[in-house]
Amino acid sequence: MSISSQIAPKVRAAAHLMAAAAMTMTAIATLPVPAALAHSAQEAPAPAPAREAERRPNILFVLVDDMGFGDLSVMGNKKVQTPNLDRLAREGVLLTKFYDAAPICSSSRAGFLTGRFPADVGFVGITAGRARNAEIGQVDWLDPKLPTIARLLDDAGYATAHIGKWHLGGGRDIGDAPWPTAYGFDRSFTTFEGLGPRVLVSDEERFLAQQSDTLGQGPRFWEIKTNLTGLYANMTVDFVAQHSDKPWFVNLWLNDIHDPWAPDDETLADVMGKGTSSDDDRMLASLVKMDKTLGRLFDRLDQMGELDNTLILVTSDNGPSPLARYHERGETAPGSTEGLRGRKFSLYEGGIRQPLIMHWRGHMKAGTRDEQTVGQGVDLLPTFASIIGAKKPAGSVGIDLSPTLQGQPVTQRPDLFWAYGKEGRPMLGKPSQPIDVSPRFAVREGDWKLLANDGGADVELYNLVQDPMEKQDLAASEPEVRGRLLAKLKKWLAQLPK
Ligand SMILES: [Ca+2]
Repeated sequence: MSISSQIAPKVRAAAHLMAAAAMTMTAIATLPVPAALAHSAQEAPAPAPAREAERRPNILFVLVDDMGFGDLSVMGNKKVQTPNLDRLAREGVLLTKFYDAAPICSSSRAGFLTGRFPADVGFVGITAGRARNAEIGQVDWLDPKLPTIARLLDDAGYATAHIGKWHLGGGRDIGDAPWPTAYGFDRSFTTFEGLGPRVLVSDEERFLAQQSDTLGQGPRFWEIKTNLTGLYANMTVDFVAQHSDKPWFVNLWLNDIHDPWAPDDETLADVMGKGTSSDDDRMLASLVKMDKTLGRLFDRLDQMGELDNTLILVTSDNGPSPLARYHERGETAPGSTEGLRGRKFSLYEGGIRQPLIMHWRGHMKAGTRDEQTVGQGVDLLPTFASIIGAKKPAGSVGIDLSPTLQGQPVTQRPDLFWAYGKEGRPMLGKPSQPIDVSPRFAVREGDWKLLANDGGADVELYNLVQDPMEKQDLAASEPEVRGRLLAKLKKWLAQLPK
């Protein structure tokens, strides 16, 4: 039995829940299942209606959780192959100097969604429990009044859905956070780090799922982790099938590459021994399975006629897991930065640098590998605004990356700033290996990156073109650059919310 047929009933149930999200719980019991949800994964979908040639593109944003810079085989992975994402990258446009807005889940996601540096909107770490958030100076949830990519597209007439991990508020002991639908999504379906209709993971991180269950706030059911990405992919197909009469936006945020990994036995058996440890095998199997599932999703959307005008973007929210236990046995930690220094929780390149794959059939210079453009998570909002011909919302600090689709690198941009924590507040979790532990604030100006701690302490300076691995600290030998960048960083830190 295929995985998709195993979980098809769950998809229908989940899509039913998502469709019912705007209605009251009492209405759900009597809600008829929409006809569009009734087709199974095996049945051919109805053909999409004819469209005007110049219609604005559909947008599918696939955000992987904790995938490293070098984990896709197109980025250097020699242990396993990721042929579906590789093909997307090789046929499309691949930016290799793309950054996350933060080295950790919640803050990175706030950057993607709002087009603003996360610390400017109160995100300096992850949304955890209320007491921890107060201690580190992290807001409990994203302000729903902020502009977001979802609101931008919703206002432009798109059908919008958030499917998958959220982590922008609504988990642990915080049961009063807005649902993702408060941010411009017509529909949402998430998991234990978010509220509203959601799936609770039954075999991993069960404590967080149980906490989420007690919060109420939306219909929910339990599922094992290995089935989540297939579930989300099939829900994406269902959502698209229901909205083929207008442009759609699906924010598909996966969580299978975030540890603990939970591949199915069949995929694990195929991969066994290719990793350097049992944990590595499990991570690689999860990666292979995710790639296969996404390949099926892209094929299915193609069969539905949806890929002729769809911009697909794929990237990851931060570097690979840095937990100590992966190093304790002298093993190589699962997840590759392809030699970049730093992992998750680090502002060195390995914590924040990612490939960005973009694919828009008929609207791109196919086969472009762009090693020049320095992009960042905050650029998605202005890029989407440019593509749909909308005005860039006020306050966005990002730039329009759409010229890169035509093979034109974007070589000028405003300075980039990162914060991992807040001045005067406790330090956050660190990578386990001392070489990966960075100062907690950073600025990039042109080829230069300066890092510092509170009050401008512990300054480090790197020329990223000459030294992409950040091995040679030039803070002492380049006093002029050091002074200029440190002043910029201090000025930015001083204007952050108190
Ligand atoms: Ca993450």
